[in-house]
Amino acid sequence: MDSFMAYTTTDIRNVCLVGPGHAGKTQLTEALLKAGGAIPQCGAVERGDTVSDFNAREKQLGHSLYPSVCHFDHSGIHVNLIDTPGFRDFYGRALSVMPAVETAAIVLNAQSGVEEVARRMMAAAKAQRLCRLIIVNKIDAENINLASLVEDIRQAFGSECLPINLPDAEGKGVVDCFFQPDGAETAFDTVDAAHERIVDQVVEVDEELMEIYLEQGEDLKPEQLHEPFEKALREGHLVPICFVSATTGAGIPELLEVFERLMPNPLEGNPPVFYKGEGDDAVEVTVNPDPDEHVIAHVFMINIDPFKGRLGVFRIHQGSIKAGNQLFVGDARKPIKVSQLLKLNGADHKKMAVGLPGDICAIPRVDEVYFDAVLHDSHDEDNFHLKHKHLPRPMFGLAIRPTNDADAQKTSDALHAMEAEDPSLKVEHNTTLNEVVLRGLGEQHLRSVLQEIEDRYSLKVDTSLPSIAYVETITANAEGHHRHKKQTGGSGQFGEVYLRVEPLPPGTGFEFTSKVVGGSIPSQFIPAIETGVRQVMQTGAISGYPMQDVKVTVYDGKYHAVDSKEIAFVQAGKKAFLEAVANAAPIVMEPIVDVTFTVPGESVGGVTGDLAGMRGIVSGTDVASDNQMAISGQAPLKEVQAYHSRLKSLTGGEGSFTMDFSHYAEVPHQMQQELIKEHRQPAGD
Ligand SMILES: Nc1nc2c(ncn2[C@@H]2O[C@H](COP(=O)(O)OP(=O)(O)OP(=O)(O)O)[C@@H](O)[C@H]2O)c(=O)[nH]1
Ligand SMILES: [Mg+2]
Repeated sequence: MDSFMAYTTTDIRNVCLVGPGHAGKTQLTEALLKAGGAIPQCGAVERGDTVSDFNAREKQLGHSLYPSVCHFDHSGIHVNLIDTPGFRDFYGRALSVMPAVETAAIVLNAQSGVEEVARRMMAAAKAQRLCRLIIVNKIDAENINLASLVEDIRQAFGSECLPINLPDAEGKGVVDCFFQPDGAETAFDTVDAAHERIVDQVVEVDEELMEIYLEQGEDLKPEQLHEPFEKALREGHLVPICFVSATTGAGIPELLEVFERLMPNPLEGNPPVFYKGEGDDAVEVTVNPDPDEHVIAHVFMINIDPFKGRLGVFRIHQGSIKAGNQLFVGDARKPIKVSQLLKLNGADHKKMAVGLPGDICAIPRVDEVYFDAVLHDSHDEDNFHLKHKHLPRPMFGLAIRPTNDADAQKTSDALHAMEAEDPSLKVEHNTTLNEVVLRGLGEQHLRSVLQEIEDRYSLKVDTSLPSIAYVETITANAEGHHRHKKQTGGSGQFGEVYLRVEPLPPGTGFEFTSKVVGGSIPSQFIPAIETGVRQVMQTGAISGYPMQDVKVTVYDGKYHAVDSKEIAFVQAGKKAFLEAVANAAPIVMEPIVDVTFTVPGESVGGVTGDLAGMRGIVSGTDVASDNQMAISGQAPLKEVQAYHSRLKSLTGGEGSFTMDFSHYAEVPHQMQQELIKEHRQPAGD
């Protein structure tokens, strides 16, 4: 255990590495860990021996699947580095770590330029008011054009993106353009020009300094520029660009110097916004990174190991946490004990004594901790939440069934463990359809989760597209009647019911009233009639799907003093209702979703054409970002949920869509007939 605190809050730099798959984030993590002395030599993604890709499947696939937290110390700073997966289906996992850091470093692959995931991450980091840094990796690679890449970056993300160093003329290292510009030769551009552009950009946020600069025309020292530099970063007025090669190590010392001297410490970044209370009553509260105040920490990551239990990884925003302390999780009354406080380096856990504000640590074996929970040590901070982070809503679904029926419980537990770890996953139980549906961001996402379940729990599951939750309703008023009469030996069963049905407005549900007068049916039997009607509402009258938006009025009937029993009226109610529905022009309806496709400009025609073919309508197209168009419209869920792979091939993997429930609409006649037929056949009618 660390016996003394080697760093304070102002020494901490929290940085997440985000950006497209294959950009080199994991390799860059290695290079930084080595430079910081945390590892003796770099592992390689190809060999499967990197610190951050420690999961067995990551090693096998050679790319990251989960965010991974590492740390190192370097010339007085303590860097918490979070490596994230870059493949587009995992972008929810990458976004989920952003609340833990001041700086989002968007890593670009010099060979592939500005990719879609980079745009998404830049936008998300900006929306969350993180300071941003662009790292161009693989500057050692062949056939790259860094000068034009810089132009592309500025085109895509704005003229506030400016190189703070430049590759040297030999391609072996990089040349600093900010701290001590010495006019060394660069591969493109010049040190002086780059220096001037940065200083010009920085002084724009500080009028006084701007005057000194303009009047005196003198060079400003990096120290004089520190405050305005931080301000420019916070305001998004400056996004520095750094060049590195994670494999040759070029640019790594310069990047570390940027971390050390320019990237915000926890006191300098934009403070996270917390809320106290729910909904409209929620009030914004600011947290104060003071070690002596109450503890406020935010859980941004959960790891579940079948043997070692649940690990909660969190960022301390206020106060200090000591091993042995008690903490409340969210609004729970009962505290948990921090048996151990850990620092992580991938799979490696090191005990620590005290966690200071701004630091990132973890506690092991705590079942109570969940993603997005706020940990605190006083009930004053009950009901605290971090402001909503715009995580993507999982929309791609697969129905899951254990291959072996005996594994039902185990499968359910495994799915819930996966859901707890991944905020972009959702497990739904559809009781009417007796189906468990796993929803995620895309097919690859769900396949990877199922693979993980197989690896971790030795469980196999079968999948299918989820059933559609159709509903039935009626479209006309009608009446129904049934007389239930049965004579078995001595006593019999008797009940007779007359009822009326009327359609209700969409979404109203179900109404049941009795207008029986003169005691033709005694009041104690009315609930039995309602039971019979509700049974049909649940199981449906024509297609086997539940009914909705129906009003039922019982208005007459008969009973028998001896033979009338509840069961008789349940039966009579059921049959009378079925007869009424048959006369009330029943229909089957399906869910319609609002859908927004984000696709490259050249795919707009293809997608709008497909949407029409899917019984959908286009309501508008809009520019989403450079070269990305957003197409909004409506279509039946049944069609949209099967569209994933088609969209992928149509857009070369660049297209995506989100969907939201809109309303129910009548299923086309032919399809209704099929649903009704399917329902009847198994019954052998
Ligand atoms: N030439 C060259 N190759 C590199 C460099 N950095 C990484 N690579 C290679 O690029 C590939 C991808 O590197 P990773 O570090 O796994 O990329 P990543 O960004 O973590 O990818 P995801 O985990 O999928 O998001 C690997 O084959 C690396 O060896 C570099 O600086 N130069
Ligand atoms: Mg990786």
